[in-house]
Amino acid sequence: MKTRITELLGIEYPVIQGGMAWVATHELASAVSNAGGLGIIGAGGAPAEWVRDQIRQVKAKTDRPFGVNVMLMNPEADQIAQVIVEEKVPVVTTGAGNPGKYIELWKNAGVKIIPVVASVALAKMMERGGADAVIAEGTESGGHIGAQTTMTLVPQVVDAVNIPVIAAGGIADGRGFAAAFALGAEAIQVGTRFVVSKESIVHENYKERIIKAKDIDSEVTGRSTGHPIRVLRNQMTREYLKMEKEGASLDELERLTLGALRKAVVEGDVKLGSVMAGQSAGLITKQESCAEIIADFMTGAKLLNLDN
Ligand code: TUI
Repeated sequence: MKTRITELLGIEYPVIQGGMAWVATHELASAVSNAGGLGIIGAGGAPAEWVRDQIRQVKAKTDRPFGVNVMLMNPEADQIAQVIVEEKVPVVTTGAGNPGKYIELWKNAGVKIIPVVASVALAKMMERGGADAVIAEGTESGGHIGAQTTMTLVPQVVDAVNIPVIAAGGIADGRGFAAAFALGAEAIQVGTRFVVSKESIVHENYKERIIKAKDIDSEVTGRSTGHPIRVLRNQMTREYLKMEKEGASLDELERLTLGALRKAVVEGDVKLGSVMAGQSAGLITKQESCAEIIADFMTGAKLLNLDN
Protein backbone atom coordinates (compact mmCIF):
# COMPACT_ATOMS: atom_id res chain seq x y z
CA MET A 1 0.00 0.00 0.00
CA LYS A 2 1.33 3.42 -1.04
CA THR A 3 0.88 6.73 0.77
CA ARG A 4 3.10 9.82 0.97
CA ILE A 5 4.47 8.31 4.21
CA THR A 6 5.43 4.91 2.76
CA GLU A 7 7.13 6.79 -0.12
CA LEU A 8 8.89 9.28 2.18
CA LEU A 9 10.21 6.59 4.49
CA GLY A 10 10.69 3.72 2.05
CA ILE A 11 8.54 1.29 4.06
CA GLU A 12 6.07 -1.37 2.97
CA TYR A 13 3.17 -0.65 5.33
CA PRO A 14 2.06 2.74 6.77
CA VAL A 15 2.57 1.60 10.36
CA ILE A 16 5.04 3.37 12.66
CA GLN A 17 5.95 2.11 16.10
CA GLY A 18 5.78 4.55 19.03
CA GLY A 19 9.10 5.59 20.58
CA MET A 20 8.33 4.31 24.05
CA ALA A 21 10.88 4.90 26.82
CA TRP A 22 12.37 1.61 28.20
CA VAL A 23 10.14 -0.40 25.82
CA ALA A 24 11.26 0.64 22.35
CA THR A 25 14.68 -1.04 22.40
CA HIS A 26 16.59 -2.49 19.46
CA GLU A 27 14.68 -5.78 19.79
CA LEU A 28 11.28 -4.18 19.13
CA ALA A 29 12.52 -1.60 16.62
CA SER A 30 14.29 -4.16 14.42
CA ALA A 31 11.28 -6.52 14.57
CA VAL A 32 8.86 -3.80 13.41
CA SER A 33 11.20 -2.67 10.61
CA ASN A 34 11.77 -6.27 9.48
CA ALA A 35 7.97 -6.74 9.40
CA GLY A 36 7.65 -3.82 6.95
CA GLY A 37 6.72 -0.99 9.31
CA LEU A 38 8.98 1.71 10.76
CA GLY A 39 10.67 0.54 13.97
CA ILE A 40 11.71 3.26 16.39
CA ILE A 41 14.27 3.29 19.21
CA GLY A 42 12.85 5.25 22.15
CA ALA A 43 15.60 7.36 23.72
CA GLY A 44 13.30 8.27 26.63
CA GLY A 45 15.46 9.55 29.47
CA ALA A 46 18.49 7.44 28.47
CA PRO A 47 22.09 8.65 27.99
CA ALA A 48 23.31 9.45 24.46
CA GLU A 49 25.79 6.57 24.41
CA TRP A 50 23.02 4.07 25.18
CA VAL A 51 21.16 5.43 22.16
CA ARG A 52 24.27 5.02 19.97
CA ASP A 53 24.61 1.39 21.03
CA GLN A 54 20.92 0.70 20.29
CA ILE A 55 21.26 2.26 16.83
CA ARG A 56 24.22 0.00 16.04
CA GLN A 57 22.29 -3.06 17.20
CA VAL A 58 19.31 -2.21 14.98
CA LYS A 59 21.65 -1.69 12.00
CA ALA A 60 23.12 -5.15 12.66
CA LYS A 61 19.65 -6.75 12.56
CA THR A 62 17.94 -5.00 9.66
CA ASP A 63 18.77 -3.26 6.40
CA ARG A 64 15.39 -1.58 6.42
CA PRO A 65 14.64 2.01 7.50
CA PHE A 66 14.24 2.73 11.22
CA GLY A 67 14.10 5.79 13.44
CA VAL A 68 14.96 7.23 16.83
CA ASN A 69 12.50 9.07 19.07
CA VAL A 70 13.95 11.95 21.05
CA MET A 71 12.02 12.70 24.24
CA LEU A 72 12.77 16.41 24.45
CA MET A 73 12.76 16.58 28.26
CA ASN A 74 15.82 14.26 28.28
CA PRO A 75 18.75 16.23 29.80
CA GLU A 76 21.01 14.70 27.10
CA ALA A 77 18.72 15.66 24.19
CA ASP A 78 21.47 17.85 22.64
CA GLN A 79 23.96 14.98 22.60
CA ILE A 80 21.33 12.51 21.31
CA ALA A 81 20.51 14.92 18.47
CA GLN A 82 24.21 14.79 17.54
CA VAL A 83 24.43 10.98 17.80
CA ILE A 84 21.53 10.72 15.34
CA VAL A 85 23.54 12.72 12.81
CA GLU A 86 26.81 10.85 13.45
CA GLU A 87 25.14 7.45 13.09
CA LYS A 88 23.21 8.53 9.95
CA VAL A 89 19.82 7.57 11.38
CA PRO A 90 17.27 7.86 8.55
CA VAL A 91 14.27 9.13 10.55
CA VAL A 92 13.72 11.00 13.80
CA THR A 93 10.48 11.45 15.71
CA THR A 94 10.26 13.78 18.72
CA GLY A 95 7.95 13.99 21.71
CA ALA A 96 7.05 15.99 24.81
CA GLY A 97 8.17 19.36 23.45
CA ASN A 98 9.15 21.58 20.53
CA PRO A 99 12.14 20.23 18.53
CA GLY A 100 12.68 23.57 16.71
CA LYS A 101 16.29 24.00 17.78
CA TYR A 102 17.38 20.69 16.17
CA ILE A 103 15.56 20.95 12.84
CA GLU A 104 18.37 22.69 10.94
CA LEU A 105 21.01 20.24 12.21
CA TRP A 106 18.90 17.25 11.16
CA LYS A 107 17.79 18.71 7.83
CA ASN A 108 21.38 19.44 6.84
CA ALA A 109 22.25 15.82 7.62
CA GLY A 110 19.34 14.50 5.51
CA VAL A 111 17.47 13.04 8.49
CA LYS A 112 13.68 12.87 7.95
CA ILE A 113 11.99 14.81 10.76
CA ILE A 114 8.58 13.81 12.14
CA PRO A 115 7.60 15.65 15.35
CA VAL A 116 4.73 14.48 17.54
CA VAL A 117 2.24 17.32 17.98
CA ALA A 118 -0.77 17.61 20.24
CA SER A 119 -2.16 20.82 18.71
CA VAL A 120 -2.80 22.48 15.33
CA ALA A 121 -0.56 25.42 16.31
CA LEU A 122 2.53 23.24 16.85
CA ALA A 123 1.78 21.27 13.65
CA LYS A 124 1.80 24.51 11.61
CA MET A 125 4.98 25.71 13.30
CA MET A 126 6.69 22.39 12.53
CA GLU A 127 5.65 22.54 8.86
CA ARG A 128 7.03 26.10 8.56
CA GLY A 129 10.25 24.93 10.22
CA GLY A 130 10.77 22.18 7.64
CA ALA A 131 9.33 19.00 9.19
CA ASP A 132 8.70 16.21 6.65
CA ALA A 133 5.49 15.01 8.33
CA VAL A 134 3.80 15.27 11.74
CA ILE A 135 2.33 12.72 14.10
CA ALA A 136 -0.97 14.04 15.51
CA GLU A 137 -1.28 12.26 18.85
CA GLY A 138 -4.58 12.25 20.71
CA THR A 139 -5.15 12.03 24.44
CA GLU A 140 -6.10 8.35 24.17
CA SER A 141 -2.36 7.57 24.00
CA GLY A 142 -0.30 6.16 26.82
CA GLY A 143 2.42 8.12 28.57
CA HIS A 144 2.78 11.88 28.21
CA ILE A 145 -0.39 13.23 26.56
CA GLY A 146 -2.02 16.34 25.16
CA ALA A 147 -5.66 17.29 25.66
CA GLN A 148 -7.32 16.80 22.25
CA THR A 149 -8.82 13.50 21.16
CA THR A 150 -7.51 11.68 18.09
CA MET A 151 -10.96 11.99 16.47
CA THR A 152 -10.85 15.80 16.63
CA LEU A 153 -7.10 16.50 16.41
CA VAL A 154 -6.25 14.46 13.30
CA PRO A 155 -8.71 16.08 10.84
CA GLN A 156 -7.91 19.58 12.14
CA VAL A 157 -4.17 18.98 11.64
CA VAL A 158 -4.87 17.45 8.20
CA ASP A 159 -6.75 20.63 7.23
CA ALA A 160 -4.04 22.93 8.63
CA VAL A 161 -0.89 21.53 6.97
CA ASN A 162 0.17 20.25 3.55
CA ILE A 163 2.75 17.72 4.79
CA PRO A 164 1.44 14.20 5.49
CA VAL A 165 -0.14 13.45 8.88
CA ILE A 166 0.30 10.28 10.91
CA ALA A 167 -2.49 9.53 13.39
CA ALA A 168 -1.74 8.25 16.91
CA GLY A 169 -3.69 7.59 20.08
CA GLY A 170 -6.24 4.83 20.56
CA ILE A 171 -5.41 2.91 17.38
CA ALA A 172 -5.03 -0.81 18.12
CA ASP A 173 -6.60 -2.79 15.27
CA GLY A 174 -7.76 -2.66 11.65
CA ARG A 175 -10.84 -0.64 12.53
CA GLY A 176 -8.66 2.03 14.13
CA PHE A 177 -6.43 2.00 11.04
CA ALA A 178 -9.47 2.57 8.81
CA ALA A 179 -10.79 5.32 11.08
CA ALA A 180 -7.44 7.13 11.00
CA PHE A 181 -7.37 7.00 7.19
CA ALA A 182 -10.99 8.19 7.05
CA LEU A 183 -9.85 11.24 9.04
CA GLY A 184 -7.18 11.98 6.44
CA ALA A 185 -4.11 10.35 8.01
CA GLU A 186 -1.59 8.66 5.70
CA ALA A 187 -0.11 6.35 8.34
CA ILE A 188 -0.67 5.33 11.95
CA GLN A 189 1.66 5.33 14.95
CA VAL A 190 1.07 2.48 17.39
CA GLY A 191 2.40 2.08 20.91
CA THR A 192 0.39 -0.08 23.29
CA ARG A 193 -0.27 -2.98 20.92
CA PHE A 194 3.47 -3.29 20.17
CA VAL A 195 4.24 -3.32 23.92
CA VAL A 196 2.43 -6.66 24.00
CA SER A 197 4.24 -8.08 20.94
CA LYS A 198 6.28 -11.27 21.28
CA GLU A 199 9.46 -9.39 20.35
CA SER A 200 9.03 -6.66 23.00
CA ILE A 201 11.39 -7.13 25.98
CA VAL A 202 8.84 -5.73 28.44
CA HIS A 203 8.30 -7.82 31.60
CA GLU A 204 5.55 -10.48 31.28
CA ASN A 205 3.63 -8.89 34.19
CA TYR A 206 3.37 -5.65 32.20
CA LYS A 207 2.12 -7.43 29.07
CA GLU A 208 -0.40 -9.44 31.10
CA ARG A 209 -1.66 -6.27 32.83
CA ILE A 210 -2.41 -4.73 29.41
CA ILE A 211 -4.09 -7.93 28.19
CA LYS A 212 -6.25 -7.97 31.34
CA ALA A 213 -7.14 -4.27 31.10
CA LYS A 214 -10.74 -3.17 30.55
CA ASP A 215 -11.91 -0.04 28.73
CA ILE A 216 -11.97 2.09 31.89
CA ASP A 217 -8.66 0.94 33.41
CA SER A 218 -6.44 3.93 32.58
CA GLU A 219 -5.93 7.04 34.70
CA VAL A 220 -4.07 10.29 34.11
CA THR A 221 -1.55 11.27 36.77
CA GLY A 222 0.25 14.61 36.88
CA ARG A 223 -2.49 16.88 35.54
CA SER A 224 -1.61 19.35 38.33
CA THR A 225 2.13 19.29 37.52
CA GLY A 226 1.68 20.13 33.83
CA HIS A 227 2.98 16.67 32.82
CA PRO A 228 -0.11 14.52 32.39
CA ILE A 229 0.77 10.84 31.99
CA ARG A 230 -1.70 8.09 31.08
CA VAL A 231 -1.10 4.83 32.98
CA LEU A 232 -3.09 1.78 34.01
CA ARG A 233 -4.64 2.10 37.46
CA ASN A 234 -2.79 0.46 40.37
CA GLN A 235 -1.62 1.14 43.92
CA MET A 236 0.81 3.81 42.66
CA THR A 237 -1.87 5.76 40.76
CA ARG A 238 -4.29 5.56 43.70
CA GLU A 239 -1.65 7.01 46.05
CA TYR A 240 -0.55 9.56 43.45
CA LEU A 241 -4.06 10.83 42.68
CA LYS A 242 -4.87 11.06 46.41
CA MET A 243 -1.73 13.10 47.07
CA GLU A 244 -2.39 15.26 44.01
CA LYS A 245 -5.94 15.98 45.25
CA GLU A 246 -4.57 16.89 48.67
CA GLY A 247 -2.24 19.43 47.05
CA ALA A 248 1.08 17.60 47.42
CA SER A 249 4.18 19.46 46.23
CA LEU A 250 5.84 18.75 42.88
CA ASP A 251 8.77 17.28 44.80
CA GLU A 252 6.63 14.77 46.69
CA LEU A 253 4.80 13.74 43.51
CA GLU A 254 8.02 13.34 41.54
CA ARG A 255 9.48 11.15 44.29
CA LEU A 256 6.53 8.78 43.87
CA THR A 257 6.98 8.47 40.08
CA LEU A 258 10.76 8.66 39.77
CA GLY A 259 11.99 5.49 38.18
CA ALA A 260 8.46 4.11 38.22
CA LEU A 261 8.37 3.28 34.51
CA ARG A 262 11.60 1.26 34.77
CA LYS A 263 10.20 -0.49 37.82
CA ALA A 264 7.18 -1.68 35.83
CA VAL A 265 8.88 -2.45 32.49
CA VAL A 266 12.09 -4.06 33.75
CA GLU A 267 11.22 -5.42 37.19
CA GLY A 268 7.58 -6.23 36.42
CA ASP A 269 6.30 -4.34 39.46
CA VAL A 270 2.85 -3.50 38.13
CA LYS A 271 1.57 -2.48 41.59
CA LEU A 272 4.04 0.30 42.45
CA GLY A 273 5.42 0.93 38.98
CA SER A 274 4.10 3.18 36.21
CA VAL A 275 2.28 0.96 33.70
CA MET A 276 2.04 3.46 30.84
CA ALA A 277 -0.55 2.37 28.26
CA GLY A 278 -3.20 3.93 26.06
CA GLN A 279 -6.98 3.70 26.30
CA SER A 280 -6.75 1.01 23.62
CA ALA A 281 -5.40 -1.47 26.21
CA GLY A 282 -8.92 -2.91 26.50
CA LEU A 283 -8.79 -3.90 22.81
CA ILE A 284 -5.63 -5.99 23.19
CA THR A 285 -6.24 -9.65 23.99
CA LYS A 286 -3.08 -11.60 23.18
CA GLN A 287 0.64 -11.61 22.46
CA GLU A 288 1.48 -11.77 18.77
CA SER A 289 4.52 -11.19 16.58
CA CYS A 290 5.06 -7.74 15.09
CA ALA A 291 4.35 -9.22 11.64
CA GLU A 292 0.98 -10.58 12.84
CA ILE A 293 0.12 -7.22 14.43
CA ILE A 294 0.91 -5.31 11.23
CA ALA A 295 -1.10 -7.81 9.17
CA ASP A 296 -4.09 -7.21 11.47
CA PHE A 297 -3.76 -3.42 11.04
CA MET A 298 -3.71 -3.88 7.29
CA THR A 299 -7.16 -5.52 7.38
CA GLY A 300 -8.23 -1.89 7.95
CA ALA A 301 -6.99 -0.98 4.49
CA LYS A 302 -9.42 -3.54 3.02
CA LEU A 303 -12.32 -2.00 4.99
CA LEU A 304 -11.83 1.20 2.99
CA ASN A 305 -10.62 -0.44 -0.25
CA LEU A 306 -7.29 1.34 0.21
CA ASP A 307 -5.23 -1.71 -0.69
CA ASN A 308 -5.54 -1.63 -4.47
O1 TUI B 1 6.18 12.00 24.38
C1 TUI B 1 5.16 11.34 24.34
N1 TUI B 1 4.86 10.41 25.25
C2 TUI B 1 5.67 10.07 26.30
S1 TUI B 1 7.20 10.68 26.62
C3 TUI B 1 7.32 9.71 27.96
S2 TUI B 1 8.74 9.67 28.97
C4 TUI B 1 8.30 10.50 30.34
N2 TUI B 1 8.41 9.85 31.47
C5 TUI B 1 8.11 10.46 32.60
C6 TUI B 1 7.68 11.75 32.63
C7 TUI B 1 7.53 12.43 31.46
C8 TUI B 1 7.83 11.78 30.28
C9 TUI B 1 6.21 8.97 28.10
N3 TUI B 1 5.31 9.17 27.16
N4 TUI B 1 4.27 11.51 23.35
C10 TUI B 1 4.44 12.52 22.39
C11 TUI B 1 3.74 13.73 22.81
N5 TUI B 1 4.21 14.92 22.69
N6 TUI B 1 2.53 13.78 23.37
C12 TUI B 1 2.24 15.09 23.58
C13 TUI B 1 3.33 15.80 23.14
C14 TUI B 1 3.54 17.20 23.10
C15 TUI B 1 2.95 18.04 24.01
C16 TUI B 1 3.19 19.40 23.95
C17 TUI B 1 4.38 17.71 22.12
C18 TUI B 1 4.62 19.05 22.07
C19 TUI B 1 4.02 19.87 22.97
O2 TUI B 1 4.26 21.19 22.83
C20 TUI B 1 4.96 21.86 23.83
C21 TUI B 1 5.55 23.10 23.25
O3 TUI B 1 6.66 23.43 23.70
O4 TUI B 1 4.92 23.70 22.35
